Amino acid sequence: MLTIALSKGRILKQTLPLLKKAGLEISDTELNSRKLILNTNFDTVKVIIIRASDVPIFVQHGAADMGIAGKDVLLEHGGSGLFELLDLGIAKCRLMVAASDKAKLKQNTLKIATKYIHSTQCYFAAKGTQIEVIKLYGAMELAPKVGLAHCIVDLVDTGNTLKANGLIAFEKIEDISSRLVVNSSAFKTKDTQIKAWIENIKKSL
Ligand code: PRT
Ligand code: MG
Repeated sequence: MLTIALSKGRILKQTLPLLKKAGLEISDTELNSRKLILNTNFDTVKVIIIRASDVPIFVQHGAADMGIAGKDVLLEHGGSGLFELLDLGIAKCRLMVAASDKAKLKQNTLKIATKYIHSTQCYFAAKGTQIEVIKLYGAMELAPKVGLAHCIVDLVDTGNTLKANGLIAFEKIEDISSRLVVNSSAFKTKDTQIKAWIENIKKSL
């Protein structure tokens, strides 16, 4: 049996067509059911649909053999216990530093609102910039407006969200897309099955 963990939300919308092209289908009845473990058109493959940030945790601990998650989430997780094997090229965006104007980024201690603590710390440590990170779970764009932070680190796609909130993206930390990850033990014990699916998915990209 192979269990695949999928990120719900925007990644899922782009994942399902990709898996379908690779030959793996989940019926609407399954998708619309309240079940947490879903059947697929293969008796040997089950799917779980969970929060994006939980995907690497399920895969790391072997609760899922494979998973699909954003690079942003994988960077925060750190990658222990799993291999990142494929860039699926879906749910693309950029992890950026944004502020109302460039001068705001010149502080002795730069206050940054973000949910991407690890990526933020790595990026500014490499630049030698002293920072204070304020962990938020959403609505990062609000923080500079209300004086909670000098700038934010967040995902940017079209840039419309930043624009609507009077913010400009000044620095790119990372290009983001969704990746296929595999539990490191499963990669050995279920290698035939896993490699076959990786090949199918690769061909459908
Ligand atoms: O919402 P919830 O907290 O439950 O979970 P989630 O936010 O993790 O899920 P979801 O469905 O929002 O998907 C998040 C994943 O999608 C991320 O981990 C990325 O890998 C990927 N992704 C791709 C994005 C974006 N593009 C994106 N634009 N995730 C979020 N955004 C947000 C961004 O945070 C900002 O608020 O969209 C807004 C910016 O978009 P533009 O187009 O206005 O620039
Ligand atoms: Mg979201």
